[in-house]
Amino acid sequence: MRFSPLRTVPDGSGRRYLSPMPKTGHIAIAGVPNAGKSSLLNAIVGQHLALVSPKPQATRLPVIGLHTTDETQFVFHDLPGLLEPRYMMQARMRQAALDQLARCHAVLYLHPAPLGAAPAFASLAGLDTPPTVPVVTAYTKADVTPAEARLALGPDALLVSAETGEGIPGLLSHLEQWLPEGPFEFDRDDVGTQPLRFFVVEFLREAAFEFLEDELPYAFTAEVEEFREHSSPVYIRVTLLVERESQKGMIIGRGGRTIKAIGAHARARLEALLGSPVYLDAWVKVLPNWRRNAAALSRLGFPEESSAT
Ligand SMILES: Nc1nc2c(ncn2[C@@H]2O[C@H](COP(=O)(O)OP(=O)(O)O)[C@@H](O)[C@H]2O)c(=O)[nH]1
Ligand SMILES: [Mg+2]
Repeated sequence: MRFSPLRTVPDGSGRRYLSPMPKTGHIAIAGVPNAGKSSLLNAIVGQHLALVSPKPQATRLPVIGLHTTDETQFVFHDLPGLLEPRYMMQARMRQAALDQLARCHAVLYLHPAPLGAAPAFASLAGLDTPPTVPVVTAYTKADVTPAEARLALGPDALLVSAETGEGIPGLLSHLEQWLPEGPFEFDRDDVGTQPLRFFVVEFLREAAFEFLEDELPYAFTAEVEEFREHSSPVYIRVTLLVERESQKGMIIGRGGRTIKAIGAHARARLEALLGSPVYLDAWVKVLPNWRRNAAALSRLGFPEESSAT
């Protein structure tokens, strides 16, 4: 469903008046690893879309989340690779994130409140000049921020918590001022724009970060082989990919314990997103050194440059 820019709306009195033009805008979410970018996107959208992990560099591909009110559509981009440590990323991935940022109407710059005042966005992002789009700084993890640390940020600081929802309505109205007038780009009921297959892989990767140790979650990815959306339960067959034969056993775990836990985690997330039961059929395969294999990376939808960890 799309809105025409100018609509007449019944006002209950029998007369009609011209409603204000809706606003639609794109907001890039940026911040250091672990700032809580993905968590805040999920809290705003009201659905678990972006994978959340205490381990850094978990987000590999941008996730888009929508929040639509009566008159405004916010399109949030959780952009990985923007303010991440340089050794983890290569120039092109960062460039892709910067290009996307420049196309947005505002940057939501998140910084963990317990760490104190945020460094200037431009310096953290390694930019010579500040971005041309407005930067809105907000402090995350308000729920675990002691009162003194809050005070130190000053009375005007925007404090939010993905955990409790504190500060989110205020943040949204703050961001709204930067969004241009224009028709909605997406259906007002949509929470995301990416295909379900994308989220299948994201949720499996989130599970990998939860259930696998050390470097293994970084060597892990998944590929959707079959997706029967209209069967009941929804049938999804996936291949879990690792880089070496020795990693296969670790994914499966003793008596299949680990692969079951990974599958159950992803299935629960998918069921919440789809609102219907899911049957997830998972198999493990070795795709030797896939993170360094250009053909494999393209097939898996990664920019080549994201392969370094
Ligand atoms: N207590 C608390 N923890 C949070 C909050 N937001 C994120 N976290 C935690 O911080 C870690 C990193 O979050 P994530 O959203 O993945 O950060 P990202 O790397 O910036 O995307 C996870 O363990 C989250 O559970 C919050 O508002 N409150
Ligand atoms: Mg993230």
